[in-house]
Amino acid sequence: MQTDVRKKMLELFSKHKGEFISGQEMADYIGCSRTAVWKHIEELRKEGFELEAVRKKGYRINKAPERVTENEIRLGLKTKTLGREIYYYESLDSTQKIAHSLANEGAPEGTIVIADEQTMGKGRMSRIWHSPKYTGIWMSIILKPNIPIHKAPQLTLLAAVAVVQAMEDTTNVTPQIKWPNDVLINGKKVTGILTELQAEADRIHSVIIGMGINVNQSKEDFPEELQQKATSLMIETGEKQVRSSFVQTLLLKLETLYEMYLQKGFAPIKLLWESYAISIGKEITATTLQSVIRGQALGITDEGVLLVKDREGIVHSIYSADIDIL
Ligand code: BT5
Repeated sequence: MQTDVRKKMLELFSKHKGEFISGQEMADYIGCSRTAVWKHIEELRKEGFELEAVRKKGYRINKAPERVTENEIRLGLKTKTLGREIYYYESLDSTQKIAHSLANEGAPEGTIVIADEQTMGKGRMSRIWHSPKYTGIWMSIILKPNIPIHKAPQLTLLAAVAVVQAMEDTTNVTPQIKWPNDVLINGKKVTGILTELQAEADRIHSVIIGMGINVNQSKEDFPEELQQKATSLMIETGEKQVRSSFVQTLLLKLETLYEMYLQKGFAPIKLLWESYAISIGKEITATTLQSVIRGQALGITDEGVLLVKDREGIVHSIYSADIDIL
């Protein structure tokens, strides 16, 4: 309901580009009270619109927030396959969901789905990924590698390396990777990666890599329970990033690594991954669906599986878990 009002408001502003529109005119157009107009103007400000208010004249948009539309990403994109089809949404429940249906309908490798906001962003195991409007990169990428199913988790590690490289290229921060899917800066999560498969028997049909990258959030943009454990590039660097340029850099890094992976296998990716890994050699707990294992993280195998040695000296192979570094 609220967004309908917002939509109409923006529609009116677009019709009268650069002009002032009075509160009354807006209220008449939308069919609401002037108080409601004022409330929605404040909401637009929170979303990043720069609005000028002048007595007796009304409101004018001076600057709209920067977006991650197809045009913005395409202009200057240097990749060959990644991003050859781009589906952009201003707001949707989850880019993973759309990417799954596109993959089902035969979308080609390199198709990406990206949104300025997700209302039901997905983490692993039905967790919620907080994806507020115009602040981050909420993107799913469809890949179709010819690899056996058990190797698919390697792509999560590959994606994490691409994110770190893109951050190193565009900022002066040094991110680290916590197995398997978290990118951290100063111990706080700046990116989460969710890899999902469409497969039959032992054949992969599509791999859908979902990436949630916190870019321009300030601390208050995170819900309270995340404020101590989440961060964004802006919080860490003090500077806003143009998200579409970050997407371009990221897609290029990802494509280069992916080509290397298809030609040479996981070994070179593993080396890169290890150079960024935070948990290796440390005492950790790995919470899996079945149990909690405490021990020393020894490293990852050639398949990307985490090895943890417990106090009795038994080495456990961990395929999926949440890791806490002690
Ligand atoms: C992940 O899950 O880290 C994978 C997140 C993948 C999100 C992307 S966005 C584009 C694509 N479309 C989707 O619908 N999803 C993907 P997990 O390891 O389960 O971590 C989830 C946990 O991270 C939550 O339970 C919170 O504690 C925390 N969290 C939620 N939102 C966060 C955020 N924006 N930044 C940092 N931490 C967050």
